[in-house]
Amino acid sequence: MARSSKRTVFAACPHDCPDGCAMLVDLEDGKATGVRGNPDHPFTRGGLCVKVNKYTERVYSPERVLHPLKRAGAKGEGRFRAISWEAALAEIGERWTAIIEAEGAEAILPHSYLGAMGVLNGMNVGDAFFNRLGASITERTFCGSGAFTGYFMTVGDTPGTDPEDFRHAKYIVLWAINTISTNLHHWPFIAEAQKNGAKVVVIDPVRTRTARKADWHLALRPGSDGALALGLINAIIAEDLIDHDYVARYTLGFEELKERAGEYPPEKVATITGLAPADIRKLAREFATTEPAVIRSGVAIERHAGGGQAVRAITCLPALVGAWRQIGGGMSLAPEFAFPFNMERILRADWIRPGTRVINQWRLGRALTGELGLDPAIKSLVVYNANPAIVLPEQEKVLAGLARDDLFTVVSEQFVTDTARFADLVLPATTQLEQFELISSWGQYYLAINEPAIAPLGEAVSNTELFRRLARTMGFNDPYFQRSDEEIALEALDWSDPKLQGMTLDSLKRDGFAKLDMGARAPHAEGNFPTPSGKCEFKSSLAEGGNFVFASFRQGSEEFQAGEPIDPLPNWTPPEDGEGGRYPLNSLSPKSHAFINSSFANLPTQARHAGEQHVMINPEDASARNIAEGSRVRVHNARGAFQAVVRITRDVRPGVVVAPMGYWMADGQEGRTVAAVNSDAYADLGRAPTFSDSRVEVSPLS
Ligand SMILES: Nc1nc2c(c(=O)[nH]1)N[C@H]1C(S)=C(S)[C@@H](COP(=O)(O)OP(=O)(O)OC[C@H]3O[C@@H](n4cnc5c(=O)[nH]c(N)nc54)[C@H](O)[C@@H]3O)O[C@H]1N2
Ligand SMILES: Nc1nc2c(c(=O)[nH]1)N[C@H]1C(S)=C(S)[C@@H](COP(=O)(O)OP(=O)(O)OC[C@H]3O[C@@H](n4cnc5c(=O)[nH]c(N)nc54)[C@H](O)[C@@H]3O)O[C@H]1N2
Ligand SMILES: [Mo]
Repeated sequence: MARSSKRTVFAACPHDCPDGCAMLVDLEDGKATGVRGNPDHPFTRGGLCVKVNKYTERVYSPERVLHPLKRAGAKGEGRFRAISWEAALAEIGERWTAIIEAEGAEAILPHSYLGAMGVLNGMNVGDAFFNRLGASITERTFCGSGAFTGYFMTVGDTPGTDPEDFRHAKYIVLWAINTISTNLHHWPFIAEAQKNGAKVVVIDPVRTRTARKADWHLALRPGSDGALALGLINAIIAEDLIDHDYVARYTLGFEELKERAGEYPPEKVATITGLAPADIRKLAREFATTEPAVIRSGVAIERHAGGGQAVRAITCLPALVGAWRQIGGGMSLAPEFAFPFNMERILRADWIRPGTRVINQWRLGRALTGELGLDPAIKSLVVYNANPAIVLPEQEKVLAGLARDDLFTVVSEQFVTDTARFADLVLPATTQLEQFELISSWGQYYLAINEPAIAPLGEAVSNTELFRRLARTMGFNDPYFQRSDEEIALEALDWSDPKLQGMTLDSLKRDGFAKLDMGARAPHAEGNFPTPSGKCEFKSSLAEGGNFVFASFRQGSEEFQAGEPIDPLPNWTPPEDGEGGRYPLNSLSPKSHAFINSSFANLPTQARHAGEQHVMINPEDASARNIAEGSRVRVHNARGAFQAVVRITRDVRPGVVVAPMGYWMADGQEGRTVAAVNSDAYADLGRAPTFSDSRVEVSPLS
């Protein structure tokens, strides 16, 4: 009898979450028996989450796609038969060559997001290949682009306050972020501060898990944050609570900001936000006079018509009161700016043919149905790391587009998702335990390594290997497409950057992870903002260039858009009501506690935890509609409808309904999800989405 061999391997969570956890995989006889949080990692601290605790259930799920599949039924039906990789690649090669000859390569459109968020296999893994091919350029601005643009215009690409230093703060504002569900591993640092006397304030229309733990929850109207932030600026200036020295030395445009904020006295802001004037003044006073004071914001604010400028207004606050002076003071919104990526090597924008068209993913439905009038029309769609059927707005249009018989759709996946059901070919993708990876983070400053723990199951391949195979199929002999995973890792980051001092692939293999060397812990105690002026720009000098989109969000270069002028001062735009008042309720579709976007919604443990798709509604709105607790309702507007089970609760304000996102269509009645009621209108900055502006009606199902 062979002795069983046990082993532990360093891994890192691949999912689209700010935590970027370091994991340990336990192996026995070549099989992974479980994953754990690495106890030595100061951010993960040995614990994972309800999504990833049982990651091996995902890896070994009987539902995994393990071989290339070819469609054997109608699109959407989900009937497939297994074929060989050789046959699948041959078909792709033939179809694409024919499309390129007949219509040009722009008739091919890639579509990827963050199903995997590793440095190697993440969002940008296919960009160089599609640039070389000459495909249409895909632009991905539905997560972060608006918030980052607003933040970037104000303080530059600074990672800001180290999330770990929140433990030193005395006043913490969690502004539109549900930390306990979406950034769980940040919570212990906040809880430690709270235990040491810090006040934790949550600004969120919904009484979330995080709001319940706060010392003060301000339940404002959705989309009113810009007005609130300008009201705070107004009150801080009116009560002369600004840090005059900091403002004079390290900020730009104070007089203009003062004038703009003058339009937002607390009484007016109270009518916009639904908060009491006294509470607005109190928040202003406490934030300005408690040291260190810090704000954590995420991407949720950007999802309203005026979201980007709201982030701008919020980002002005720490500089106004000199909060950046202290360790643990300031703001954290974009910790990923810490990581020195080699974007030129990753994107290969030099391969883009001048004039290649750009298609925003948020408009995929219209792009596929022909509503955008694209010439040539899209004839092939290639999806990897993404589930557009569930996460994109205008779901009816997305599905109609995916159902087109003349569209050659290739989907690389771990599971037959609602998107994959429409594929002509489904290609099997590995999970994290089957591949080599480096994990950076958008919530802390550690780089973690993920060594392959087990061999790929079936014929699954990593995304890097997928693109090596596609390059070979299309006859691209460039050495770029022949690099091994470790060679890609060495080129994807700038290892000579001082922040990566002493870090090598070998040291990561030895230790599992390492923290970036960030230098000063109060990085903006003396200004030093990476903006054109070197100051915190209340009045933005970048605004002159017009609205823009970051390079990593675009499958190519960063581009300033002429003809889209933006207000150089923070402002407030009311939430969009594209329905002309016909639909009275504002529907929010936040993240589910147990899923990562639509990932995990198909797995039994997480599906049980989340329960059925539900919608939260205030008792006032429920009784006005004769809706009973636990009953089934239809949430609808002119765009579409989905069904949900009602939860009547004062956790949501009157006028607001909340239906968490991520459920699969197969699980929903009428076969639609929250995406059916969302519009594809852009917000003010960075072409961010506006899905939190959705207006709906909720009706009992007879
Ligand atoms: N469990 C879990 N974790 C996740 C994810 C997941 O799907 N599940 N997804 C990951 C991804 S991709 C992302 S981008 C992050 C997102 O992380 P978060 O931004 O924290 O996620 P959300 O739950 O969408 O939104 C946060 C909160 O914003 C509130 N909100 C909505 N509109 C407004 C508004 O107008 N003003 C204010 N002040 N608050 C508002 C919502 O009620 C919600 O509680 O989470 C990541 N982590
Ligand atoms: N209504 C509403 N819509 C939203 C949001 C919202 O809050 N509300 N949030 C928006 C935001 S912030 C985001 S980030 C997007 C998320 O949008 P997506 O990134 O498209 O998110 P997922 O639904 O998780 O889809 C990722 C898919 O990638 C697959 N995958 C995982 N790992 C791999 C891999 O290694 N290789 C390959 N080929 N595939 C892999 C997973 O199985 C999964 O099906 O949704 C956006 N849409
Ligand atoms: Mo996201």
